[in-house]
Amino acid sequence: MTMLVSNVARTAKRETARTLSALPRRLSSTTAPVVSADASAKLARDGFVAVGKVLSDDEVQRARGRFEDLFKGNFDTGIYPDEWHWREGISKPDAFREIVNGWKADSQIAGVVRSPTLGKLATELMGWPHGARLAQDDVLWKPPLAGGVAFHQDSAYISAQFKPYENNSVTIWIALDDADQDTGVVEYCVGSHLWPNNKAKETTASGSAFHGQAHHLGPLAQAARSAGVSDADIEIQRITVRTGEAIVHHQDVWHGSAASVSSTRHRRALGVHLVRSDVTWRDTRRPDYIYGRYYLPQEASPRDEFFPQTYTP
Ligand SMILES: O=C(O)CCC(=O)C(=O)O
Repeated sequence: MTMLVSNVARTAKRETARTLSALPRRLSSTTAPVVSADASAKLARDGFVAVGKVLSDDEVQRARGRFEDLFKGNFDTGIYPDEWHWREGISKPDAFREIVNGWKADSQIAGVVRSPTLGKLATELMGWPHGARLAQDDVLWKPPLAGGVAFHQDSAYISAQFKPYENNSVTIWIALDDADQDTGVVEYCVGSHLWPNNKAKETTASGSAFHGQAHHLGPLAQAARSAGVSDADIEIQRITVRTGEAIVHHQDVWHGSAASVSSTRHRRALGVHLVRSDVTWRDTRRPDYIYGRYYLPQEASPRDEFFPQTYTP
């Protein structure tokens, strides 16, 4: 009986891996941004850089059109995402909504986040020698008057799972609606990725804040104190990001977003978190949270089915 159950589980896992491998990788080549030396330098200096339009209007519409269904649990691949925050009829209508690894559940989202164009963008900005793979995605929906996202570093969730740690990941944050001060655009603490004592290597993913902080800047104040940075040296920037445009940010930069003050406008976005494709699993302790689910002790590298390589130079 036990053997039968484990054979069935193995077959189901193989089937999931096959379905995920067959999902689309598509993005119109007309929207590929050009990476200049200035853009790489700005990312290295400030921890973020606006890169202009990455999705055509048609691609935006198709991705945005999947949000309602996704948050209702209608998954066209038949596979559940790795995290699903917000349920219709149960959650507060104005709560911030997030799905992690929506690409596994939805082929439209897969087509965007598995795109070679985005992989190339990250690879060129960071100078990664072997290209990029998808670490995870974030389907982000801030409805009118919804709360914000607490300041955090993406490295706590992503970079810290792998080695080498330094400069191994970036996020491409893509606006699917115009995002500005009113709707709580993503905001950055300039240069905070370079603060001393600021590495998320030893943080656990579950110990890092994202949802549910009363004040979204709270964790930033704490981080600044431990880095010895005075209030006068904290600079926060909020850049308006138009529909289809993106900002790329560094793994260690402190960022978050304020509550929406608009009573009418939605702020939908996609976070595409890419990691250099030649990372291996950390060997200090088992990868945690989402990553731990896909970790196989006998394999040093993350599996392509679950962390697809999206661009090889
Ligand atoms: O969309 C937001 O408000 C925050 C997104 C974020 O933290 C991220 O994409 O890393």
